[in-house]
Formats: sequence, C-alpha cells, structure tokens
Amino acid sequence: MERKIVVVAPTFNEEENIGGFITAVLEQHKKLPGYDLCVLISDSHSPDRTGEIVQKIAAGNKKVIYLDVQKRGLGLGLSRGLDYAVDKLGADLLVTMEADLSNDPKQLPEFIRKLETADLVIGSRYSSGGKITNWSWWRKALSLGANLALRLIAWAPNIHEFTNLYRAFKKEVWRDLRRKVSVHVDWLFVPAFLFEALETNLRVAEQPIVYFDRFGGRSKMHTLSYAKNLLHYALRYRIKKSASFFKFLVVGTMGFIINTVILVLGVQAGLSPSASGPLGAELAILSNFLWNNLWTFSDRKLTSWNQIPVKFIQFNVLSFGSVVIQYIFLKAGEIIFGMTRFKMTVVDLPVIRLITWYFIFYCAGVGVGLIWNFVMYSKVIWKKSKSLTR
Ligand SMILES: Nc1nc2c(ncn2[C@@H]2O[C@H](COP(=O)(O)OP(=O)(O)OP(=O)(O)O)[C@@H](O)[C@H]2O)c(=O)[nH]1
Ligand SMILES: [Mg+2]
Repeated sequence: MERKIVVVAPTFNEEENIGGFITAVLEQHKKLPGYDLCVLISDSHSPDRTGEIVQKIAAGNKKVIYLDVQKRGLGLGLSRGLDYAVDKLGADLLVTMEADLSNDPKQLPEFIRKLETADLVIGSRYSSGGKITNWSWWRKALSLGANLALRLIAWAPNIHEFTNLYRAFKKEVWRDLRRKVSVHVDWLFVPAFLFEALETNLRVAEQPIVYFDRFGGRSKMHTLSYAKNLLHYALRYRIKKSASFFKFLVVGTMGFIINTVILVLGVQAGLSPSASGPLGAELAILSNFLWNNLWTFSDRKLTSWNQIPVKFIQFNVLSFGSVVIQYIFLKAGEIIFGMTRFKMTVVDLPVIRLITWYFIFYCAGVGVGLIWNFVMYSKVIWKKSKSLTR
C-alpha cells in the first residue's frame, strides 16, 4: 500500500507565495514513487487572500487541504495541522515547511529517503553542505550564534540546527511529542520540538539545506525577541535537567548516611563490615527508591499501583550491583588486613581516629556503586518513555 506523506505548512499572509509553494511541493510526487503526497495549509485566518487562494486550489485537487485554525501563532498552526494530518488524513510521514519558499520543496525526496534509516530528519543550514542565501550578515550572525548556544545547552554536538522548520518525521514521533510541544503556540515550538525529541531515543538525522530569503510578502518574525525567548527557554530547560541531578545527589547523600550508620552500628555490635555494610546498603536502596520516585524523577513518577512492585524489584536487582560492589570492597579489605586490623583506626590522632580502615574501603565501594546506580536509575528505572510503536 502507498505510504502517505502530508506536508504541513503554517501560513499567515502568504498570498504572494502560497500558489507557487503548493505547485512546487506537489511536483515532487513524480520523484516519490510508492508515496501518496498531500499538502496541508494550516492558516491562522490570514486577512489577505491566502485562505481564498488555497480553498480555490483545494476545490479542484484533493491532494490539497485547507485548515483554518482561526487563532494566530506559528506553533498553534503547526500542532493543529500535524494533529489533523495524523488523526484525520491518516498520514504515515509528516513534513513541516515554511510556506514562503525559504525551504526548497525540491529537497523533499532527500528528506523522505533519510526517513528509511531515521525517525526524524532535521533540515540544517549549518552542517556541511548547508547554506543561507540573501540574509543580512547580522541576521546570519544572530542565527548562527543562537544555534551554537542551543547546541551547547542541549549538549547535542551532532545537531547543528534548532531553528529551522524544514523537518520530516514518522507519525509516531508526533504522537510521542505532541503533548509536550503543543504548549508552545509561537515560534518556540520549533526548537522545543527538537529539544524534546533529543530527550527520547529517537534516531535523529540531519539533512543539509539551502535556505532562501522569503520569496514574497513580509516576515512575521521578531528576531530579537525570539532570540531572547529562545535563550530563556533553553536555560530553563537546562536548569530543569540539572535539578534532577542535584536532587539525585541529595537523595544519594541520605542513602549514604543510612548506609554508614548501619555499618558502624553493626560493626560496634560485633558484626563484620562485609555483613553490616551490605545490610545498610539494602536499607539505603529502600530510601533511594522512595525519594527518587517521589521527588527526583517525579516528572516520570510511577503512578499506577501495579507498576510499583515490579519497578521496586527491578530497582532492587539493579541496585544490587552496588551492594555487591560494596561487599567486594569490604571483603577484600577483611582478607588483606585481617578482621582485627581492618576495624582499627588508620591514624591515631584526635577526630581522625574515627577513620578506620574498613571505613576507607567502604567509601571507595560506595563511590564505585554510585556511578553504577546513576547509570541504572536514569537508563532503566526512570527512563523517559520511548513508545515508538512501529
Ligand atoms: N499558521 C500560522 N503560520 C504562521 C504564523 N506566523 C508565521 N507563520 C508562517 O510560518 C512560516 C515562517 O514564518 P516567517 O514569517 O516566514 O518567519 P521566518 O522564516 O523566520 O522569517 P523570514 O525569513 O522573513 O521569512 C511562514 O510560512 C509563515 O507564513 C502564524 O501566526 N500562524
Ligand atoms: Mg520564512
């Protein structure tokens, strides 16, 4: 069966461009055998003749769809258009493009081809082979600077472009992201879409593009205020991410205190370090599970009750690695030093006297265990949902 591609183009006052744009997109059909190609114009009730022109074309060609979203906002136009394409038109592949001919419809087949090995293809003016024609030097500099900053903030060295609309993706990508990105009704939609996509495990590929200054009509872009909002968004995003690492450290410290108290009390009560250490570690695990679930990864909280026992067992199995690591360190110490010396202080000085050999081995074991835990917690237990159903 033919796979359906829907090109979604948001418009506001594009009467000079829209006719040429639709023709140029539909022309690509011959270069895409096996695909059904449609264009959806998602218009913010343009006061010029955009709506009238598109409706006239749509009346004679069922590959052209006009959607009046009534309200202003590029992000709003895009999310309504993408929803319509998936839910009403049954799109398999989605493409977003500017309707002012800045994005060249001739490149469409290259995007679609790349979707054979990727879930999301990003048009990029800043990767090798990409280019911008006819832009003033200051607009180029601002855009290049912003994209460099975003690349750093998102920590995505392989992505060179966050601010261009020319993208192609599978319908599952939109299903995954729409709830998170539809809150952005304006231009922020474009970078936010990519930031959120990078959070999931989607396969992202870049397609170098040549970008042309708009063909006709006027820009709706307020470059400086956009740049300001963009930076604000990206920094907020970064802080949110770092917050979860900070919380993780606090929870971990609490776990460490629990582990240490049990260890020391156990040794004082006559247990061996390699017995009381792992016991403390198990109790620390319980505390970590509770607090990480309620607080650190609360955005990914396990809500349904039947999920909790399974996750707790999974959590225990994974964290058990750190219990084992601790056991190995303490047991090795007991063997190397002999039990009596292992429990003795390292240096006999006031305060420092509290530091025993087993305590040093314990700290080393905890350190290695911590690395193990962070990787396991974030990669397995509170992994961001990846629900691409292909
Ligand atoms: N639906 C909808 N589309 C919009 C809105 N604002 C802009 N667009 C469309 O979004 C696309 C990109 O907007 P542009 O004004 O071209 O922004 P730009 O490309 O950064 O600026 P230029 O380089 O001057 O063209 C164009 O197709 C616009 O018609 C809006 O409020 N609603
Ligand atoms: Mg444009």
